[in-house]
Amino acid sequence: MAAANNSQEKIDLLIYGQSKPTVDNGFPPNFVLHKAQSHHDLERLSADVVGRIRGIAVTGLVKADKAALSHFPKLEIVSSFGVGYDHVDSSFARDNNIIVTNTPDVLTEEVADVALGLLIATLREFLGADRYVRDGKWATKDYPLSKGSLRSRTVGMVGMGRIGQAIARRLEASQVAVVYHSRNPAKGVKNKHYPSLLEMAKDVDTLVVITPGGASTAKIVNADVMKALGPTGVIVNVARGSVIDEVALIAALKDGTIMAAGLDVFAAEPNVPEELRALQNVVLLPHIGSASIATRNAMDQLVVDNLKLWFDGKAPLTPIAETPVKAR
Ligand code: NAP
Ligand code: 8YV
Repeated sequence: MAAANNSQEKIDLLIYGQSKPTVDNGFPPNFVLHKAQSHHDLERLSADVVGRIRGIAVTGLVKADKAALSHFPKLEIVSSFGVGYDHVDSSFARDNNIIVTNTPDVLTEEVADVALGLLIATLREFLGADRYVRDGKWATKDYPLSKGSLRSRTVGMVGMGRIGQAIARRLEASQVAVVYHSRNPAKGVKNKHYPSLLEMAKDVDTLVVITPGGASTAKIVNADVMKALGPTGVIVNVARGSVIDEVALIAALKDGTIMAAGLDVFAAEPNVPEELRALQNVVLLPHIGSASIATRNAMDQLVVDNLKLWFDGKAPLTPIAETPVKAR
């Protein structure tokens, strides 16, 4: 663990990504803050500064990959914003004795709210109905009955961790049957577990995707899974765009292989394919799962607290599993 810091010692930190008031103003005066918004900015830091950086606050989805992290010979800790850390090279960090922290828990319920809202908005066509009212069509004719309904659905959760369980709780409170797929059965969870995503897709009509991104989940929701889900099938993705084969999804939505999708995340966000934007049977959100002021402030504060604790010689609150603090 880092030696207890005497409060006069200067500690150089890099704020990597967008500026955030909670982060920019969150450190005592002995912390010297440097800024880089992008990979390109890293190249412009002086050799002197690069040699002094001991901690990085990653404030958004900028890539903290090997090329970025290997810049900094004295780096001890990367405090990343967000519970997902597929944008941080955790293997490089582990191999180089660098602690990585993320921001779990403080966003769980917020993201679960968005997942349930997105599912209902997709099934009951909230956006089309809203447009109908704004276009002045209601006075002439009632909005058509929605093809979709949450009633009588069986939801297959893809991922049943912190957020998955919070979504499942909401669904069950709404009288919806829930089963799940993950690599291992989740501790204390009584819902039926499917080791095979394809087998689960054959038994359900709805998928809610809430796994991490990265190599192990890349395109696991593929054309075969969509076909197994069938023509009443609905997919909600609040995980990462990489988890779904987006080309296969567009084809499945166009030809009726599945009925509809609600997406908060995309393969190459913020770029969303024109083909997807043209479809009427999708609801598209700009990655807002955790994006309320209160929750984002709590996430920013956790980014700050992890760094302050570390440089105070204490264990950070939320190290990721790959870089446990005990291992140092
Ligand atoms: P978590 O508690 O770690 O849960 C992750 C779940 O995914 C576990 O059930 C895990 O089970 C499963 N999983 C992991 N790898 C898998 C694989 N290869 N195949 C199948 N299942 C796999 O994480 P969380 O806090 O719930 O967050 C989950 C993810 O949600 C984050 O990593 C992030 O990508 C996403 N997220 C998105 C937003 C948003 O704004 N849209 C906000 C927050 C989080 P096993 O390990 O047993 O497989
Ligand atoms: C953030 C997220 O919006 O926590 C996550 O994994 O996806 C979101 O809460 C994302 O990290 C953007 O920076």
